[in-house]
Amino acid sequence: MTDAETRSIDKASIEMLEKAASDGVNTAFDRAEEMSPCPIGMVGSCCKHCGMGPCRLTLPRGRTETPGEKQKRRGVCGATAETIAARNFIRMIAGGASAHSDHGRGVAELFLAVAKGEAPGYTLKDEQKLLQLALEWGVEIGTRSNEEIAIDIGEIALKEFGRQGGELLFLRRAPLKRQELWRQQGVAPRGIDREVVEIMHRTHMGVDQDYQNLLKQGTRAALADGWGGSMIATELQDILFGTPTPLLSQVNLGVLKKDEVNIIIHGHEPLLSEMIVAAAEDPEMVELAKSKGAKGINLAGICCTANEILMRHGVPLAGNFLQQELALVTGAVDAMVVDVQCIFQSLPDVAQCYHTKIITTSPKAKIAGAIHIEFDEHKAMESAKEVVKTAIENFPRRGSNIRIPEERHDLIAGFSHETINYLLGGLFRASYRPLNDNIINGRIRGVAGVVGCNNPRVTHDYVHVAMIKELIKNDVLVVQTGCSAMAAAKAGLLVPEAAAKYAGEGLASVCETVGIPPVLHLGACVDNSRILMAVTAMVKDGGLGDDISDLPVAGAAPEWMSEKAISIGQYFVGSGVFTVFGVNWPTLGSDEVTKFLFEGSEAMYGGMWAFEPDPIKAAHLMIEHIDKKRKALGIDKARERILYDMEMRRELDAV
Ligand code: BF8
Ligand code: SF4
Repeated sequence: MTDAETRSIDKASIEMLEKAASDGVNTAFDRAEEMSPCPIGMVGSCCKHCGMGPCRLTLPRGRTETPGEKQKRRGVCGATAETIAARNFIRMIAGGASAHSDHGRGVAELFLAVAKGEAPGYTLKDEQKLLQLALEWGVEIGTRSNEEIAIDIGEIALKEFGRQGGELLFLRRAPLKRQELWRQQGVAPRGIDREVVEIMHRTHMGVDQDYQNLLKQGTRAALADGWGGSMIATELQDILFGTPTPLLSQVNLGVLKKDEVNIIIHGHEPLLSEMIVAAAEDPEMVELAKSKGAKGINLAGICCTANEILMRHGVPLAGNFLQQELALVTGAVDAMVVDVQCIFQSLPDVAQCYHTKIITTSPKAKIAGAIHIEFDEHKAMESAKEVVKTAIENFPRRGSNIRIPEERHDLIAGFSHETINYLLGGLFRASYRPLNDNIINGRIRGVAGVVGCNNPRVTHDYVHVAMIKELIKNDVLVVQTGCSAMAAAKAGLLVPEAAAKYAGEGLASVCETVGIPPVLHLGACVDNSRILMAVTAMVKDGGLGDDISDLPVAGAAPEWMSEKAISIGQYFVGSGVFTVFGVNWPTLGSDEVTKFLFEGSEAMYGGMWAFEPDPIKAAHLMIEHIDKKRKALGIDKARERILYDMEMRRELDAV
């Protein structure tokens, strides 16, 4: 096994890691090896919230401590390991919820500008969803134009961020029992910004020093992300750019083209990238590309921006998070355009070894060494064309050190909550009934959301792919977002044929009947809100209990790295879902906090965390939870029967 083969299971990445080594390019994989994680910070035991510290509360060797030692283990201000771990944990939630929610705010601002006719080039694409949201929010429809309705919706959406009291409007979408539980636990979020600010206040030196109370606020802010900022992002993006429907595309670095101008779009917000898609098709731009000797303009994405334009336009995916530097190593990327989140600062350094131009576009995210072309939503097409032009003009500067891996795979994406509804129930009777029925009759054991990042502390993509294969083998339907979906796509799991190849017999039979893959790609990380809607629809369709926590479902982010992942995990736990994370666990410095998150949460929310870095063991924790819920629902027998039937069928087949 070469060094590169221990770093990734993805052939294209391995090839590029080897090329990077021979080109003398330093990547995140190298840096992770050069710097081991700080053992104090990793377990949440370092506090630098004031100038009396930083204080580091290391656990005594072996992680057992006498009460005397525990007493001594305190920060200068007296803060305990529990307080420090909980404070660090919820500050991660604040970071993650802010990222998703600020994205949502950006979308709401553009939405309002479009409605007011101040953002030429954009239109409101999904009228049905606009009207549905108007009904939901009590906005008058009557004879008003879509734009008039959208102005009201945009204003209401923006107010959700600064709301001071009451409850976020989308909470009403949750099952009634869940809403009651949130109120009773005191975690129903008020305004999105308010919950984040309150985390920053409470975790300031000398404020909230009760770890359970801290974690409660963490849940409240996380719920404001999932049922607030992220859901607003998803809903308004769907109205603006269209609700995704299933489509075929391709994934991996092999989607780059030798003879075309390659532009990679990387980051998270689809506002600019939607326009770049349009600009790249503009005949004037295509002509310009040809005049420079290219056959055309080829767009591909990395990270969640990629998922956004994949879901709506079928733009191929160049790769996931850990492939951002490797894409440049091909030597064939003429420009990489970035907006916000998950962007390595090393990109301009890597680009220096090749000819690639790194273009930042957000006033919120500049990188030294990159070109900045600020995206102005009021002149979006102009900004997009400038970006595309910069890439085209760079094409003739390509050097000779080019190697594009051959690896590329087909995938089906575009499974919004709405399309799952139609696919399963049919156009005239859209419903989750067939899904629920197949869960009740046991063909589908349960549903698992496998989401999240890559992390160079573990073998790239391996943990995702191993976990997903184990789940579908055991008849668990997998729904996905983010970089995890790309890992599965590269492993050939997002095509209908994967059902016969990898899924258990029950799941495979359902997938084959409906014509879907056993692993469904629901979009970017903000689209985890689609999973919240899907599980809510399962509850509302009946037969599987009356709250999300009754469902045979589970969640996981096996290669997580970002604060956004922690926020997502916490809002799933707070919504009643058992959620397993891999890599490392950021509160291990406090047994009490960890125990509370892993066990105590269940009593409060019906959902809880677990930590298991081994993907097969983690998959089985999820399956055990699913089986526990099936038993509680009294549907465990149905599954035994079905398995027995299949056994008999196999025996008959064998005769
Ligand atoms: O929001 S999965 S590495 S790209 S954080 Fe980032 Fe993680 Fe990828 Fe998307 Ni989500
Ligand atoms: Fe140390 Fe307390 Fe200051 Fe944190 S807040 S750095 S624990 S003194």
